[in-house]
Amino acid sequence: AQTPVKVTVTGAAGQIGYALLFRIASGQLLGADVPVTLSLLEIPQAVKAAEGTAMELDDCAFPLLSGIEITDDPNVAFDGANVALLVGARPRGKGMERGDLLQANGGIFGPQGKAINDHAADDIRVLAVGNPANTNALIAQQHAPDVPAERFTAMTRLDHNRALSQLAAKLGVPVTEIKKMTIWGNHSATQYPDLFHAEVGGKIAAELVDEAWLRDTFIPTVAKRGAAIIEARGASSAASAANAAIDHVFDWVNGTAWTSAAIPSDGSYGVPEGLISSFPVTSRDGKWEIIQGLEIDAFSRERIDATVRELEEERSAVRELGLI
Ligand code: NAX
Repeated sequence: AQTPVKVTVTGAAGQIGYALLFRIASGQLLGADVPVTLSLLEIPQAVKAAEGTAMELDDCAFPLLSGIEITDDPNVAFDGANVALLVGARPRGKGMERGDLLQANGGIFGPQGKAINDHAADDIRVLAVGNPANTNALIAQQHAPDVPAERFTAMTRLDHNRALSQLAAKLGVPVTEIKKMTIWGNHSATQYPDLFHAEVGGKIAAELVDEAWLRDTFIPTVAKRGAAIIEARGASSAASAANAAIDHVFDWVNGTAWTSAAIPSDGSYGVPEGLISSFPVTSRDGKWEIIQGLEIDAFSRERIDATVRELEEERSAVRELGLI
């Protein structure tokens, strides 16, 4: 029998964790023929809740789930891990300054990066979901000098999927008709969902909608969708975030045509090298590749530059705080 793939999920007792674990155990993360072992990392106060979730996982009798471990020690959680989903993070509390937020998350993602460096399997792949996702991924990466830098990624797939859905609704087409959607930059309100390369039935999407809708409705609706969900549900996106994490890892491992992922920049499109920024990507042989050679017009340039500037500011801030 095949050796199970070890998948570590941090923040396992949280709401994204609850939406994610059952899908991983059922085979949706890696494939319907790939056995998995789950490793749940939580803070001590939430270990009991994670144990409750593990009881429910047991009760599903998933054929592919070969084991579950639960711990509050990152060194144990990441030991031999092949996939790490970094979901647990410190949310911004009332009156919390950005520096405090970055500091708190540095205290989580730095040690987790080091534990990954010291204990994970050679083929470890890391996806940061917890916010600020791009910068948290960078912090973890900088604490893992022995792991190839490109194994650290952050999630913009939810933004990508939101963009597909908004455009499909506007044009009255199935999402499957839309190709080449791209989210650029940071997973934040500055992100840039790009319709100038997206295609619908072979036509450029930006030419099928009017500019005012693109600028004043589409872009802000996608960028602020997270806040709209909180407003409506009274809680942040959970099942859709879990779904996007599944999409990201499945495609990374199994390959895909054009999608969006935040990966370390190689300097493409004027994004400073090393920033973990969202790009149009494909995946081949287990590696993300940035799609090259796209023409970027002035409208897109301005928006890509703005979101990348925010990522640079976050990187400078965590440098100044000594977190990387
Ligand atoms: P919850 O607050 O429900 O769960 C977070 C869990 O993380 C808690 O159980 C907590 O105990 C745990 N945790 C905290 N510190 C930890 C540590 N050091 N080690 C292990 N576990 C730790 O949040 P949830 O709704 O699940 O969201 C999790 C994160 O995802 C948040 O940072 C959130 O902002 C982020 N999101 C990112 C999205 C994206 O597209 N990249 C979208 C959805 C979501 O907003």
